[in-house]
Amino acid sequence: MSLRYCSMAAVLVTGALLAFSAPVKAADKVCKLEIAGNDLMQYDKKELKVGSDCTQIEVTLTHTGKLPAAAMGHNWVLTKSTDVTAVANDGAAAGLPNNYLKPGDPRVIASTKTIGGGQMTSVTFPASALKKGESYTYFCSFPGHNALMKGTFSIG
Ligand code: CU1
Repeated sequence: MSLRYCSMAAVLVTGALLAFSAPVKAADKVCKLEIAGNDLMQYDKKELKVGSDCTQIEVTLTHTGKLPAAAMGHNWVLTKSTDVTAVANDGAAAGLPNNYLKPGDPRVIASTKTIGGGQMTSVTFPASALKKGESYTYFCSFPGHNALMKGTFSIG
């Protein structure tokens, strides 16, 4: 992975967080998760789990492959398990400029931008967006990828 891409991504992510996220309060517990995607259309994890004491959840996605985003782009999208297919179908139609998500889709709980090989990106969202007892799935919304690239997301 190129350090240069990493720091560029970090600047972009920081800018996006400043622009769109509420400020992180002192009492917040930020729980950090990492996942990677590769050129074989696979994530390296089938499930992600956070403790019930987290107030903010930060997910960092690294693309460990070499292919560009247009050919083998990956993102990380979190929805209720029942919403995966519909969100992915609408996302495929929205295209790469929209990170393969319908703009403003209310079913999307959290999502990163779509990246290519050697890049990384992250997203932070409040744990309060998740309800205990609900089933959540994360997936890549690049057309066709969620057949392989998905996993379960759980709290507590
Ligand atoms: Cu993907």
